[in-house]
Amino acid sequence: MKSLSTFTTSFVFLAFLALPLPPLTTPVNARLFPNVSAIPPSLAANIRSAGWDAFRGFAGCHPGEARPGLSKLKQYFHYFGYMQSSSSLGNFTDDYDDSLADAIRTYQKNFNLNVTGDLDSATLSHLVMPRCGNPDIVNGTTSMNSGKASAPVGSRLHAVGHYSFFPGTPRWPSGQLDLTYAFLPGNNLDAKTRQVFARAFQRWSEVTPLTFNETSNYRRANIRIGFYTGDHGDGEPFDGVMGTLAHAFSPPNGLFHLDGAENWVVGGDVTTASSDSDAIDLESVAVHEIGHLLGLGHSSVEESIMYPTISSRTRKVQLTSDDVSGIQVLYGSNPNSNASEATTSTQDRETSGSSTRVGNDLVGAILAVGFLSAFL
Ligand SMILES: *[C@@H]1O[C@H](CO)[C@@H](O)[C@H](O)[C@H]1NC(C)=O
Ligand SMILES: *[C@@H]1O[C@H](CO)[C@@H](O)[C@H](O)[C@H]1NC(C)=O
Ligand SMILES: *[C@@H]1O[C@H](CO)[C@@H](O)[C@H](O)[C@H]1NC(C)=O
Ligand SMILES: *[C@@H]1O[C@H](CO)[C@@H](O)[C@H](O)[C@H]1NC(C)=O
Ligand SMILES: *[C@@H]1O[C@H](CO)[C@@H](O)[C@H](O)[C@H]1NC(C)=O
Ligand SMILES: CC(=O)N[C@H]1CO[C@H](CO)[C@@H](O)[C@@H]1O
Repeated sequence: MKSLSTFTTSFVFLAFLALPLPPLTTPVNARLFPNVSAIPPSLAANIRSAGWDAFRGFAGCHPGEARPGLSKLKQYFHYFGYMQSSSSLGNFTDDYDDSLADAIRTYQKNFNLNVTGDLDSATLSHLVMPRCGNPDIVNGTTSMNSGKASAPVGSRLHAVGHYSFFPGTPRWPSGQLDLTYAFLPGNNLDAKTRQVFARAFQRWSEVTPLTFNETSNYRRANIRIGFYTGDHGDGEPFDGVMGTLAHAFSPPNGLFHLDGAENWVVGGDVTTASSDSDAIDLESVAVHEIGHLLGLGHSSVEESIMYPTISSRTRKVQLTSDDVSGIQVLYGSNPNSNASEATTSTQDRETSGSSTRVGNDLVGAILAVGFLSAFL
């Protein structure tokens, strides 16, 4: 696989440079709902064209062809670490060239799809799913399936991939295992919402020596959590409803950002949401992003918390053995616990299929990354 250092250098540097910068934009009031019945039906009507749904139109497109909009798909692959850009602005052609086919093959390996290099329907359905904004491949190295020496080359892969880390394996230092977290004051989160994050942190502290305590001192907290919309000053703008949901930086940066434009569900059973509400379970996303804050990258194990995508109306909050093994490589186990209680996942994970999305704002995201890369 080719080196992808142009993109990834900018990403990795960002992770370390973002720390001393104050928030550059005004925080937003996030769209948080106590339960799925509280989501107004009027919101559902607006979201038909959200996310990356336009990519579905590439069904049947084949290598050698030129198709309007393929450049946007290339920007998507660039954003998540699958494609190198010849220019720092990430301007791509609409040609289905070898570099696109390579990116598709790498993506297919990572997501346990048949490795064809074709935009088949299984691949397209996967590409349009809402997902974490952190890239799957950082600095040209991937730790998902495609970067594993043990991964068989060829057709279908069976969960050979497992947990991964950021390049250089950053973690919180051993003298700093009692971490504090704080919420961006302008978000004014209520107690129930703060409890969701507390539960998410607890899932990781149960299996490690780490503890997490909320503090009201936002500036001094180790981990800083905020809802933002669009461009919020870190070079990784959010894209509105669906698409990217949240992102978090590697240790010891501690920044955890959520897209305030999503329909976040704080409590109740998210799986009962109507199929066009695009309800996203807050705790599920929080557990995943905390994994990044502690040093985990993405995993190809579909049941794991660190798998990059999650469908709307899905709850997935239990650490799997893959997540626990990964975090314990970094920190060891919880000295106060006898062990391996927190494992397996499937009963807490119900999927109702993904719905609709388009990549309107993806260009903006790519340009911002390109800009920072040029700037650095
Ligand atoms: C959902 O939340 C609303 C607003 O807080 C509340 O009135 C309603 O009883 C809740 N519904 C369920 C099923 O919990
Ligand atoms: C894309 O990049 C090339 C140089 O690599 C440049 O000549 C061209 O003008 C750029 N196109 C756009 C639309 O920016
Ligand atoms: C992979 O290909 C096989 C045989 O063509 C097919 O049965 C299977 O459903 C495909 N799997 C995926 C994930 O597309
Ligand atoms: C990125 O990779 C290059 C070599 O491929 C390495 O020299 C560099 O230190 C890496 N950067 C980071 C931040 O890991
Ligand atoms: C660990 O196991 C021992 C004996 O099996 C038991 O007495 C103790 O309460 C357990 N500790 C925890 C934290 O579960
Ligand atoms: C440093 C600190 O105050 N740690 C506390 C955080 O909360 C846990 C309980 O969840 C305490 O046991 C720690 O002492």
